Amino acid sequence: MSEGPTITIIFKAAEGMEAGKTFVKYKDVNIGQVTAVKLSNDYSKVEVTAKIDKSAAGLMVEDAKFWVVEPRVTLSGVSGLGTLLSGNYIGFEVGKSDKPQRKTKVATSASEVVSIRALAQALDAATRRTEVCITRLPLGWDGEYAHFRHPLDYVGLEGGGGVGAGPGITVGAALALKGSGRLPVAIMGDGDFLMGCTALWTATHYQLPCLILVANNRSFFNDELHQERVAKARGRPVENRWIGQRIDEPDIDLAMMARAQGAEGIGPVAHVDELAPAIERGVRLAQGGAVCVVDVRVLPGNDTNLSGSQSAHKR
Ligand SMILES: Cc1ncc(C[n+]2csc(CCOP(=O)(O)OP(=O)(O)O)c2C)c(N)n1
Ligand SMILES: [Mg+2]
Repeated sequence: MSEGPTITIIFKAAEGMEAGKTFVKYKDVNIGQVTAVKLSNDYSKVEVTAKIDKSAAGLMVEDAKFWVVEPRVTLSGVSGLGTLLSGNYIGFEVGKSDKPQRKTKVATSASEVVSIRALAQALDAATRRTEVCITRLPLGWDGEYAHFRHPLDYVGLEGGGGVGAGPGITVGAALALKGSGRLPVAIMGDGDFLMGCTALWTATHYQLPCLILVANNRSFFNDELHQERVAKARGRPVENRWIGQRIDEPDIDLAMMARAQGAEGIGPVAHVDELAPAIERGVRLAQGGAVCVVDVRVLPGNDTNLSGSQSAHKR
């Protein structure tokens, strides 16, 4: 790794980070490595020093975020398997500032990062007193995020793994549930949404209330990982894995695609503080009869449980 800037990140605890072993990752790519882990002078915090690769030096702006990504072992199986095998790593997200990164930076708590996990928690909080029917779950979903007790709590997997089926399944479920008092709620990937979102027009035309939360990582991300595996097996450049998969520059305004079809569109939601109000508003609008889409910009690679469908089978 060619050397760029060195940065010290202040964490509450070392959380499994080790010198020479722990990487800093952006979009699942190693952009730096931890070189030292030590207690702060007053012993209250942990100072983690990381050398950042020269190629990533331009990303080190003042409001960039660093946080710990750790493995989670749940009753439904092991999630974040890649994390478990490679140990914890430091997640990174670039900021908007023009100012360069300070030499010392306070780490962001993992709960402040907009992830599928944060989305799941906000949905749970917003629907505690509401009967919902989950019509779609994204690939990065961990079975621990929601418990299904009633047959109508979740429609289940469609069986074919068809990206683009999410919107149509949701509208079909909304037709079946209309007037039942149970709110159809989908959480789906941006790829899934984009491949089938013209189904929204059917929902607005026939007045079928439903709520769609898009876990928008601006990528057919699952396929990026697949491209990476194939590139490794065939000796091709791993850096090219994004080609044909990434859906950014420009980001697509998914809320506007909803509004174009007569639905309500909320977002993009890019900050964790905006998440709960956006989802609460979406729930209220859908309960009031609207078709509503919330575009939640989640980070690619963060919180991804690639074995989502398999762990669902195990249960
Ligand atoms: C119709 C169809 N095309 C392609 C695929 C291959 N495929 C599986 S997952 C995936 C990416 C899905 O993207 P998204 O819905 O945004 O979820 P993410 O992986 O980003 O969380 C693709 C292209 C598929 N399963 N079905
Ligand atoms: Mg995606």
